Amino acid sequence: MAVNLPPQYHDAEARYRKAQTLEDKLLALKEMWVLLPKHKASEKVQADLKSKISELTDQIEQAQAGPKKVPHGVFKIPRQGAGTVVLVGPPNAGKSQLLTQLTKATPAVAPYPFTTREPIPGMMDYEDVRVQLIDLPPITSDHYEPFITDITRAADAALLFLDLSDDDGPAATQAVIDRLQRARRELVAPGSPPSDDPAVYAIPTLLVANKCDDDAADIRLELAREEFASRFPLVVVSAQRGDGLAELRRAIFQALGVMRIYTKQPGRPADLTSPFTLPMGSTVADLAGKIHRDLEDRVKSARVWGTGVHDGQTVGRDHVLHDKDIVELHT
Ligand SMILES: Nc1nc2c(ncn2[C@@H]2O[C@H](COP(=O)(O)OP(=O)(O)O)[C@@H](O)[C@H]2O)c(=O)[nH]1
Ligand SMILES: [Mg+2]
Repeated sequence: MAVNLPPQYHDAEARYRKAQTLEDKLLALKEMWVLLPKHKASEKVQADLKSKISELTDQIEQAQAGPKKVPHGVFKIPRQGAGTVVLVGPPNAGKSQLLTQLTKATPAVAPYPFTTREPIPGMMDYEDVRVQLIDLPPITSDHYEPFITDITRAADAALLFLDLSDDDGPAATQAVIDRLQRARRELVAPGSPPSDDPAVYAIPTLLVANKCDDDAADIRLELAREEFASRFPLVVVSAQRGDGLAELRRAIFQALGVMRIYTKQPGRPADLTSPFTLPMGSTVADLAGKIHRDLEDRVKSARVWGTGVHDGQTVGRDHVLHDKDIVELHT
């Protein structure tokens, strides 16, 4: 699908390319954002512009904050698996404990706050895919490691923790939401419409109510539901005892908004071991592009086994695929 861009857009783009300062670049990008027609066909351009605007806004802010204690990119963690999920929450809520339950990572778990100082990645298995989880230092209204702003940009989803063993749990969790908001990271329910402000990075979020094994957890859970259930899907777990973890794994995968696609060669059985993962709504052409850049232009049709088709039906390159479809590409 073609995007019809007004001539002023190209002028703004030329200014962006020539801009010498971050501020001028940002100004031009924001003009491009205003001028860009917002519809289905321009979704990729919209997403690209949005991430550039958000990134530049961060860079400018960090430059203004003066020399950094932690050099940029020190904690950059390469993306792996079907998606990246960050663990955010107040101190002592059980983030590190959960990471040890869901992955093979071994962060320190301790009964005192601020045990976790740096991001710690681990891989979680879910059926036939793996999801990258990143444990982070705690966030409070007056404690915030600046690198969290960088690392949350790479996140496809977040787990927001609530401590059911603490009467102040809801307030501590709200403080996390507020502090991230100040860093232009907005925690939203998965599937929410994108935010209008391109400088804000919205992160699909599940609320993880942890320590449901606590004696007074039930009553605190009721209060937590009142406060948060309209804003986020809520998953109740005990990271220590293991309650609710199977459901949490499923919810995490679903929050990523991706589907699994298996490919096959003509006349051969499908490879059902390692699916490609693509955003929901992706087409045959998108799958081809994920396999190889050239293939995206060359693919003409596909045979599909799965949802909404009869077995082996031939479909066009714009056909929208579904989770667990098996696809044979034809050029
Ligand atoms: N009762 C109970 N304690 C937990 C649970 N999960 C973690 N804890 C305890 O809470 C404390 C803080 O856990 P930790 O994972 O270090 O919290 P973090 O600061 O959020 O990473 C430790 O003493 C854990 O043993 C749970 O599900 N139930
Ligand atoms: Mg920790």
